[in-house]
Amino acid sequence: MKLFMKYQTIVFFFSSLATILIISGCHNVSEKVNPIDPPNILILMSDNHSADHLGCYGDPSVKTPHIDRLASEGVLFSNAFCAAPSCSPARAAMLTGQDIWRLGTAANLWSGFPKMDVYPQMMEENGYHVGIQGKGWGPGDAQPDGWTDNPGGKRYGSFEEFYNEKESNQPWLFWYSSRDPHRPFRSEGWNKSGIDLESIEVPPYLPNHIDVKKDMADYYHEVQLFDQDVANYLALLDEMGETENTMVIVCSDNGWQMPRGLANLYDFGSKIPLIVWWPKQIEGNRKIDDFVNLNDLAPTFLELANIEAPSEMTAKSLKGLLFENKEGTIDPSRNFVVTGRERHAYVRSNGLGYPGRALRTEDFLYIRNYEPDRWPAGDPPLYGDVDSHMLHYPAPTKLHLLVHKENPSVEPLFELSFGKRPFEELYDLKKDPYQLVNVAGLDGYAEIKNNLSHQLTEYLITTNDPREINQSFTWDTDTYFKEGDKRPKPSQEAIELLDLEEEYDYTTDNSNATSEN
Ligand SMILES: [Ca+2]
Repeated sequence: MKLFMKYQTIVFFFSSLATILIISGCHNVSEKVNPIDPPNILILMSDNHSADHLGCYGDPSVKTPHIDRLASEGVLFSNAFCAAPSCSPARAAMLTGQDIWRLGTAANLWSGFPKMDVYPQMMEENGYHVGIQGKGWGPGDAQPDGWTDNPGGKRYGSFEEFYNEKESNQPWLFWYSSRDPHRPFRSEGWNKSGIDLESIEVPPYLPNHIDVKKDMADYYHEVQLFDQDVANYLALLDEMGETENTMVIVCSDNGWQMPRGLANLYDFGSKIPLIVWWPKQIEGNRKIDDFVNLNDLAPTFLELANIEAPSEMTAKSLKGLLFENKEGTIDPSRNFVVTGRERHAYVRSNGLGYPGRALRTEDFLYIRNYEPDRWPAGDPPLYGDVDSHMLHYPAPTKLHLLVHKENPSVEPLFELSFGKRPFEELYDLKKDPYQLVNVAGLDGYAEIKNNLSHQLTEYLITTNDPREINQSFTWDTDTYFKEGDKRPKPSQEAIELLDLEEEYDYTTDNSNATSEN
């Protein structure tokens, strides 16, 4: 351990020396001249939190003054996405700077994480003090693949504990991942939130009902608790005298845990808030509309730390966007993102996933569902990918949709969230920002659809997606480490309201569910 620390110190000394040489004009050391010392990096991440739900992103109900201040003093990305609408793959993509189909079992929830380059380890090897608090990468089990720590870094109980282990003048990288606003929400959060239920704007893919507004206010309450966490971390940075040389990132891992959100390739599953704040170095009060991805953070951090990114890292550094004093659309090549999903929770017989890929441009969302015969939200009657851990804990919005699905005003919304979907979906975002009307089959969109389909395929082939280059993959059969999920037990409330069984079994073909529609 001591030897390793010494090695780190030596490496850091030489990398610092390299920086000094670069600054003094020795240009042949590296092409990537970096005018600043390796900065500290603090990531403050919420969990299952959609882009729209912050004051600075225009939400009229939630109160997030601390994050709003960072946005006004920093850079707000208006088109930031995660690589997959699911915790583990989104986080694995962030750590590796790669799309999920390049990550083997790490494309799934609750599976493994094959050994590959991740920026925290690379930065640690180059002298950084690295740690996480909270989830980090997960849920899943990386140990069978040879990881001794979480792939995000060693876990600490607090930022102070982490900070006290750092050597003086050692740069650091710390990733705090909050549990908020992940379900289950704290009870009566809507009541504690101080939010006027009447002010809440329910998106049109959910029923405009008081049950939903209370559920949303419970969620907002947890977003507000995260906002307080952000304030507490900023106070700690000040106290430690680290504000000047620390880049702060505020983001989420994926979209909110509502029907059509988490585990869906719609914006509500994959569009996330992303704010970068570093007043000493980065010009603030800027909104950037370029399309960016959480996995772009990996090459960004490596570039700032003067570490060469591995060639497998397909994401693109945000450094140019951050350090040029421009706003709006800056890099015209950043006019799309590609997202994907494999298996989220264990919610279909035999543990099958619901594979898909999506191309999102400013004007369109094109989705390819590889297995349209499967249930997108999980087998009925639990539809377990959505919202409530197979109806095990309270989920008022989902329950409302299920209980009232025969109601003519609810039925179309029920179908949108739980019904089967065709091989291709296309949404015209100028007319339909909430992605309600699939126009993929309309003649007037044939050319656009073909162009987007071609663009998506080209991207997937270029990035070696096994689904598009005729290679084998194991995502439907990879180990799912949480055994209890395979035999879900709905809550008593759900059993009574929906006339459910006490327990379901997804480990065989004999799902109780497949005959229902
Ligand atoms: Ca998450």
